[in-house]
Amino acid sequence: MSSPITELCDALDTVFQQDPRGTAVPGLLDAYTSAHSDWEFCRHFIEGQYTRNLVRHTENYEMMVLCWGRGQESPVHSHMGQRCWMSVLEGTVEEVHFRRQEEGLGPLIEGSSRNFNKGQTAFINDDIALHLMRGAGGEAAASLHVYSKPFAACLTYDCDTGVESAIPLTYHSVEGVVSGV
Ligand code: 2CO
Ligand code: FE2
Repeated sequence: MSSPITELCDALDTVFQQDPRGTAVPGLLDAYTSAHSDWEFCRHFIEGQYTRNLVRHTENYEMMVLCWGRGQESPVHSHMGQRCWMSVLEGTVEEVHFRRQEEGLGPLIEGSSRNFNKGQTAFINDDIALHLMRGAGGEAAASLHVYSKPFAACLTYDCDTGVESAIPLTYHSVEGVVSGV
């Protein structure tokens, strides 16, 4: 039986086949996150780190639910040249932009911070900024992310030194099934 989240993925399949830039993605995400709750099979909060819960992975995009426990945040990171949309499912998510020093290493320069509420969609790519995300005010939150194309590793940045590291990106669950690691 079809469900809203499956219909969303089917719509994204079509969008990315027809338009690699994904112009229609924000509208689809807003419509889904403001109205539906059948993503809860991906709602996994654990101690110690935010979780990445895969809904669908194709050659063109991956869509996942990220669960931000209290006080949890991503490192400052880039997006491997890919496009990223984020729409809030639960709570409020804060995004903080950063940029590197013009020349060489040094502390990252903090830019704007913005809060997104349920049903609101953000977009980022490497031309816009580096960023971190977390539940606003240290509260728990959940958000739906689409990356096109998919990437399995990203670059993180130390805030004090600007030193870059590559980290693997893993899934806590795939289609609702928690992986055994
Ligand atoms: N990009 C981070 C990740 O894939 C989450 S922040 O939103 O782009 O884990
Ligand atoms: Fe990100």
